[in-house]
Amino acid sequence: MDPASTAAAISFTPSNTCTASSQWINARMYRCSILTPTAGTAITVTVGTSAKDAAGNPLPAAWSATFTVASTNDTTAPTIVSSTPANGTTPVTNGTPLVIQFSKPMDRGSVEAHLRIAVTGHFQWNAANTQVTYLPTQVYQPGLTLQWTADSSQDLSGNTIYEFPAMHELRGIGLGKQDLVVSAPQAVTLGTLGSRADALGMLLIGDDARNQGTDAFLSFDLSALPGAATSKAAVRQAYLILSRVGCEGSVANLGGTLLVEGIAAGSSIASADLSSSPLGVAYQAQNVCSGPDEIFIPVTEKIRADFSAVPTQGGITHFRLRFAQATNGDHVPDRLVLNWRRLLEEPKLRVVYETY
Ligand SMILES: [Ca+2]
Repeated sequence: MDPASTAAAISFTPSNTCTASSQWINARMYRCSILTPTAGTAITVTVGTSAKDAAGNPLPAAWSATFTVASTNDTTAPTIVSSTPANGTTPVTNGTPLVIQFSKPMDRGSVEAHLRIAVTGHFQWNAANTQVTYLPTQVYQPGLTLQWTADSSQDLSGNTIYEFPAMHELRGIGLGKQDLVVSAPQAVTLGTLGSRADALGMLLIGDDARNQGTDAFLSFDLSALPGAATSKAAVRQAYLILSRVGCEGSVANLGGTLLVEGIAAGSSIASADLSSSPLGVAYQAQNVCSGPDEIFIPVTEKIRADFSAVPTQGGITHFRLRFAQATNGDHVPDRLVLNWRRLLEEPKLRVVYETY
């Protein structure tokens, strides 16, 4: 609106006036502070058609409203009862609304004018004017720290919130979703006990004509994840992705279910690690010979655990892939054959993570 013509178009019955402490909150909102009337007085405020918008268009029709002055003198300062996410929350998922609960009904315009949030969004109020929800409408940049304050907001009687310290802080509200594909850096060939990658770039899991069983071992370097050194990243999802060439015989002879286990190992796998007990979360994949060629195995919990240990354990995460039974002794190969092509990142680990 045009400030001058709009302010001049405001009138009261009985007579009153917008005092010097009145102010424009924004281009659409004018706070008119009037001389204190007697309690119980009914006051009608009118905005006449001489009020113009910024382009000079007049108000098409006069507007008026009547209110009654309260009989009590409210001098209690409002406070913030609660806010969610809680102050200091890290990380905050992108798009999470900020909800602030006040101790008493608030002047919506005052709160919206004083709430300083460095992101785009809009406000929603409850009917009692005691709770405001700020709904962000933008996708934030990774790592954004959001600060907000409701300091100097006023209730319906003009009492002011005084906050010290005034700033609330939510870290990582702009979490960015990122994918990382880690190829297995160690194409370990460990004979019949360990991984066996053949000359054609294939990884064999199961038994062979000599009744020798072969497990596969995969190692991935999680220190490539940004934020690994400081742990300022959150793993949302992680998948082990295997590329199947085919199956020989029947892996049902070995139990049928592919077991995906963590093993204790340092920066590289040694023969002593090969038969160690499973460590942490273990996974099972069914139908590895009948489903799609790309085999997705969710391994989120293991990667979360190993990622949190990156700073102290060198960042390597290890998997053992095997069937429950090493061989069924029939001198016929029963095995899952996977691609082992480092240039094509097969197998690979996909980690969806967020930094803050
Ligand atoms: Ca066999």
